[in-house]
Amino acid sequence: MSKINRVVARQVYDSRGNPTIEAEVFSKNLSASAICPSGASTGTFEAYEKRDTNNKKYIGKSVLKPVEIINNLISKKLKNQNIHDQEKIDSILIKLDGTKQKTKLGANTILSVSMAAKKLSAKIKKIPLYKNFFVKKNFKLPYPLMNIINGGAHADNGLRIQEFMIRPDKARSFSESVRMCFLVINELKSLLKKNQYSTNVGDEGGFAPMISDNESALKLIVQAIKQSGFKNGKDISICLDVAANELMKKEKYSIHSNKFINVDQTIKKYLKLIKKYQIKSIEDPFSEDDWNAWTKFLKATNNNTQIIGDDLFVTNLERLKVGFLNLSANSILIKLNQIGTVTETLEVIKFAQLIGFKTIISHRSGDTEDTFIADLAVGTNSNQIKTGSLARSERIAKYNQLIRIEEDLGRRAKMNKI
Ligand code: 2PG
Ligand code: MG
Repeated sequence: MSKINRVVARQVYDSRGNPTIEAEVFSKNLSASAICPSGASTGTFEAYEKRDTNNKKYIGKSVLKPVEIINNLISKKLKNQNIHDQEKIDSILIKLDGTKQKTKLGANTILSVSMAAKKLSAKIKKIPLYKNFFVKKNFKLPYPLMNIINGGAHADNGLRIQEFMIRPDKARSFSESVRMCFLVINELKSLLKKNQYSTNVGDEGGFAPMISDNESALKLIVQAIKQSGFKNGKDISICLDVAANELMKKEKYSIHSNKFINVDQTIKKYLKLIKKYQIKSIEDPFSEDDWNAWTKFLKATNNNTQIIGDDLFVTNLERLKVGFLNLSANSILIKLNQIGTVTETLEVIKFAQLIGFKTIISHRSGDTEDTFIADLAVGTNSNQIKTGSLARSERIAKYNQLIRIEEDLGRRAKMNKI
């Protein structure tokens, strides 16, 4: 048995330049570290992100208190625990916190330790991280949901929908899937330039041109797909994250224009968009509390579109069960820091797969060089991964890690079902 000696934490920075936690777990002379990401369009029901709100030196954004909690309290509590018993490690952390949304210690505090422990366990076993989850053979690579235009809370361009993505459905390998996206991104860049739009990028690496209506963005994407030699809706499909929490007021939504309209009218407009632009996947089409709207929408799409719950489910088993019973969605976005431990994340993934939901592993808009989620996607047989564009190293790091995993699997490497 390899025992944990100590845990050390430090304050580092994420891709938006905000402080975040890096935890390093030690066993004998080996160690592994992990860094916690941070969201911008967060769901109300996510686990709590702890920051030193009163520390003026860092305008309230530092994480020095969480670092101290790890260095003192957590390090002591985890001393001598078996590094390979992730469930026990996580249960100690959960108990130590004792609150429903991890408000005492912070989900960021707990998660950085939980992920570092998982990594160290793999390192000691001398296996790659992706082989240290519940899938033990027939590993599959996820399809990328690659972000190509940023809007909403991730850019300053006034675009209502937060993420316009492409999914290379016809790719036969992961490297091929990245190549297909690479071609479309390059075409889109030329098109934006030709139309005198900026080619600067947003938080997740997608372009953030000053386009304010959704359909103009969609038209440019369709054209870029075509000009790259692909068929929209066949070779490559368009996928959206609406992040509708940000676009609701008094049960009305301003998704399709800045006018607020009711749920039925919003659904009608969605159906038109789906048909016109061959949209295959929509994340958070309605807000996190509007269960009825979700159910109506899933029914209206005849369950033919991938409907993903992100802020709706917040990687939380209880909320996923409610969504399953209400027929609210058919897929779930998985973000480790929405729930706060590796063990709880794996539980949600397993349950989602059991009830036939697609699992899509996701980055956060504030992310880091940590590539844990790339391994998690393969090690849990997740269908897709959403981790930004081919720009900004914190996004590309995940794609590069998946390319390495594919190489490691060699001829056994297969793409997952979409
Ligand atoms: C989302 C995520 C990631 P954020 O809404 O799906 O793309 O954004 O991390 O800001 O919540
Ligand atoms: Mg989302």
